[in-house]
Amino acid sequence: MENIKELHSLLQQPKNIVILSHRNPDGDAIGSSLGLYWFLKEYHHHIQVIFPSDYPTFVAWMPDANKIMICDTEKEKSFEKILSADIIFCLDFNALDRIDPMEDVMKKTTAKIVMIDHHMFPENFSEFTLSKTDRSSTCELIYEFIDLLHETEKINQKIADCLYAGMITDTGSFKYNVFPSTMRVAGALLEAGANNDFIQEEIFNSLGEKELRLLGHCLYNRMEIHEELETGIIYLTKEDFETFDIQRGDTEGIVNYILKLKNVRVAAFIKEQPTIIKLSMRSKGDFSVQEIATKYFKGGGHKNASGGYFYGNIENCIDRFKRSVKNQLALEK
Ligand SMILES: [Mn+2]
Repeated sequence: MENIKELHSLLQQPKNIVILSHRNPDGDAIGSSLGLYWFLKEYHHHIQVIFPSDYPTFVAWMPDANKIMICDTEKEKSFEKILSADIIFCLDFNALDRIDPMEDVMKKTTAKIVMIDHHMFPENFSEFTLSKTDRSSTCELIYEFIDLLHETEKINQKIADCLYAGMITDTGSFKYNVFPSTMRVAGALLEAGANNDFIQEEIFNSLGEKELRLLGHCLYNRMEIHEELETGIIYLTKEDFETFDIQRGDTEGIVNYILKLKNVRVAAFIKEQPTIIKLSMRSKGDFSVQEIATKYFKGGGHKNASGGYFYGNIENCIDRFKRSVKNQLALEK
């Protein structure tokens, strides 16, 4: 961000600020949004965090999570906030179609737009941009942003807790997406008061009985292993969604269990929804599920973690995924 001085001076006077993140916000989306929110509060700005859709319960402990506006339920108010903002921060996404109905409103706003994000191929819609793919998370970049402003001494425990939480969710507790800077920033956040034990418990040990039994069902009844493709697939049908009363967030993280298998490098979690089939894909090492997501499933993400979707029946979707892995493996050779 070469023009950071300009942004720094804009932030010296109280402004109307909106912080936006993507649909189905994850720990990084909400952690970066509320971390930045608590940082900007130090400057007495008027700040509204807005998400297209609701956030999962394992992040509801974050301070002021209950003040986040959800566009799905407060559409007009969300649009108003965007249109009357002086500055809009776009966090953890870099393509406007990730914010659904707010996309069009964003094109009409006169606000200065700031993008802070760690995904590939950023769109060109921001005046101030901090976009780096060699960072664990947007939370890590929020720390970097505060550091660029020479304001790290303003990081209090609330900010530290939120940013730390996003870092551990995007790295699976520092198992993947870890860079040297990741550990440096994590250390700095602990020094600023981030409560590692509390956050780990809230995020990783807070399942309900229903969710743990659903995980058992996925692993025992719904997992296919294709050794020749070094691939594992878990799928859930519409009927499974009814039987287990699956709600948003209940299947979070299940895909990662497949990668615990030694001889599996590629994993997909495939969910049959009423009108669409959603895939979330993971991989180890150099195998890029991002390529598969963009080429075959109209999606995208990171090399080792991507998402996409498919229209049709679930068998055809599974077939398409297997063929795409086969093609991708052939390209490797
Ligand atoms: Mn992220």
